[in-house]
Amino acid sequence: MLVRPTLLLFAALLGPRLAWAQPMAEPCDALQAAPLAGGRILGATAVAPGEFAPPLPATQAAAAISVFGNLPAFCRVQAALTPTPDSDIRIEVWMPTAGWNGRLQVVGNGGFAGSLGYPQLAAALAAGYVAAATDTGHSGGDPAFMQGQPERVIDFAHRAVHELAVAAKALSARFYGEGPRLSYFNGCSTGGRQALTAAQRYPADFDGIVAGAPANNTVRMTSMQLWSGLAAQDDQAAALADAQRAALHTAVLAACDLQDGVGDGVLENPAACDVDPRQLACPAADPAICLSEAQVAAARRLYAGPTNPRTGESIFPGLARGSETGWDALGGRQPFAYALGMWRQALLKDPGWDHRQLDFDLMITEAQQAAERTGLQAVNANLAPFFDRGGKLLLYHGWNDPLISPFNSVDYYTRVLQTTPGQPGDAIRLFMMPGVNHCAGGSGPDTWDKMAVLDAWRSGGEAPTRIVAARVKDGETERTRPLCAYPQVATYTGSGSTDDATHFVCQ
Ligand SMILES: [Ca+2]
Repeated sequence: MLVRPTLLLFAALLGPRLAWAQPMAEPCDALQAAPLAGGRILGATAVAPGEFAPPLPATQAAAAISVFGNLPAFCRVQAALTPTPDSDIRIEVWMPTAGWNGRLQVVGNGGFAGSLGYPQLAAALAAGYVAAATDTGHSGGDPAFMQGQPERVIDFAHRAVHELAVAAKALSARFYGEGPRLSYFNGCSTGGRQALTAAQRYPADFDGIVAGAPANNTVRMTSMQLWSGLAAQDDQAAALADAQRAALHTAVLAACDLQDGVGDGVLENPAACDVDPRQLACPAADPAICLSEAQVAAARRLYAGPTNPRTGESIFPGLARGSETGWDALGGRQPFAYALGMWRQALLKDPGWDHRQLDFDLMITEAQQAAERTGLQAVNANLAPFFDRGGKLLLYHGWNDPLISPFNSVDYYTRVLQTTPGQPGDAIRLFMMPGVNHCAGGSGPDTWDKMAVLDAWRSGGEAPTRIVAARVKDGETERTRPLCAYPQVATYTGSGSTDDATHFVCQ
């Protein structure tokens, strides 16, 4: 190992805190030849400030250039991990040359993964973290990678993120002479599933975890996604037009927007709103946007979620009031591609399967067993092994999410409190985001620093109860509003601007 004696001397004199900020035990390019347990280094490059060019399509690269153009100097390590002979897990670990905050941030994936999240890596690096990402063991977002590749299904399900965490800690230790003091995971959607998988299956990998809109209940969630569109796909006359979805949304706001005291187009607590699509049934409503009987039934499906036809048991919750304008994804004329791909490639291994054959009874049970075997289900609510190590879990979910029911996050949070022994309420927090779509976007404030909240909590602070989120448009903050720890809701004090979070309390 190459060692710079003067740096080590300074490190010894100045103490461990500055040692982290003063790399490095080994120069970046020396990592090229370093051994890596369970894999091999493909490249180790010292990147000068602002010089990273992401391997993205040109339009994406242009849109993201400010993210990359302002990056500090870092050591970029690319590697391939092979926990099995069939595995080929690509990873990148970015280590800041100066100013490391002593922490690791592993960033999650979306959809079927198959690529590295360069914008997320850049954001983590810019905040002072060692940043790490993986493609989860295959290239491209087509679930056909699963055909005849059981080990790669497991890599995608849970193994790749674990192997990445292990490798990123080892590379940090080699580069800085000391591993991360704290390691975090940050993901939404598929990244939310990865987050909960880590908490449940690998409780020692991370000290803190951010899980957004988790796609963790894979079988039941995807069955709901397919079920939501069956009416419209069986009978095209049952499909709602954009204007009808907009009219239903308007009816929901008319009935429920003021329940929270503020007429702002956002429902702070959609669970308290029970508008029935029948309100818009023909011929009573405006004939230009009224709903036929078949359309009323189709709309009710989206709110209700599927039930077992034999037992009547709810299989998965439906979407919340307020989400109507996003219903084309699940309630449109094509089955939701992610759900169809999951059933065809992972659960049934039948690429030609017709989703109309889903029976919502025995098939759900059998698919859950298959998904438990590969690790695609992440529903274990006993998080004692993670919490007992001091682990913190920060959950968030947009109430207007049109892809994954926000009630799933409420259910999981509630089950963790009921299932985990001890005082789990000190180690888990759920923040519902009113008016926010899948992970971000929508009419509600969606912008807040998740990692800053998690780090302050894990580093010894109180569990968060109130987070100020911003709604940002064209780079300008147009509104701030508190997000409240579930089940509390932001409540207007009755005076002052409703665009200013200081005029709201959580209660
Ligand atoms: Ca409101």
